[in-house]
Amino acid sequence: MAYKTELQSKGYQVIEDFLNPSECQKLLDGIQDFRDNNKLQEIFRAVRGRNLHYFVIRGDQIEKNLSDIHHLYIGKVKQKVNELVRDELAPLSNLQARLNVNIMPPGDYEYRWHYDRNYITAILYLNKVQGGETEFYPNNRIYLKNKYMALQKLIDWVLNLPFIRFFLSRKVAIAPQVGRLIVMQANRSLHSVTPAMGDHDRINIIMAYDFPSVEFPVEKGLDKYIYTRDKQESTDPNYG
Ligand SMILES: O=C(O)CCC(=O)C(=O)O
Ligand SMILES: [Fe+2]
Repeated sequence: MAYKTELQSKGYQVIEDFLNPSECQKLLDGIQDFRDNNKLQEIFRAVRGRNLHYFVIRGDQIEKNLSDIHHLYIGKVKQKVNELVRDELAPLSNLQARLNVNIMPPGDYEYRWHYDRNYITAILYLNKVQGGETEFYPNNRIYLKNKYMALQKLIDWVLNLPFIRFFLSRKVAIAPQVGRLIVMQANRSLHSVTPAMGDHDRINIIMAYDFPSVEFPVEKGLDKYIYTRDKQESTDPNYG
């Protein structure tokens, strides 16, 4: 790539009103309908600093039951992402992980600090809540592109020591707003979600893109960790 786009140099971009309130409401109605007919699994993994505690609708379930959201993923949002990176990124081949609806009731729910496996993640908020901010350190990682995993872990550990992070990185917090879209270099930007407050669930759509046919070594353990309640051999497979 000859030069960097704004997204690449800044690490993220925020697009307001990507969907209008009635489009968001229609998607929320579909999600409510799905919840009325299916019991969502509550995921809880205790993590130092911030836990992983949320409900999720996986991409395979979305594709079968919530086709509007799937179409957004392979259509309008993909187009926007490719416009911002000036490249031809594609949906991941992993059907569960590439597209999620995250649901966080107010109170004791939050999303752990992590990097995503894939290059670009688009986060579309469907409603406004108090709290529930996506916090991140844009482009804070020295990224080794899925090579040298042990060295990557060491670098991640050092760069994420609180005092190092404090001096080297700038933290951004984006609040949920109806129709707001964040597009982020998510495998290069440490991110997490703070607890929501108030009286309704925080609901957003997480859409993952990368160059076609990229593979992810952490995939198997990571999917078990973030989508199931199964016992885990180790802690977070991304960080061991
Ligand atoms: O819900 C959010 O704002 C971000 C969630 C996230 O980082 C993820 O699902 O990988
Ligand atoms: Fe993420």
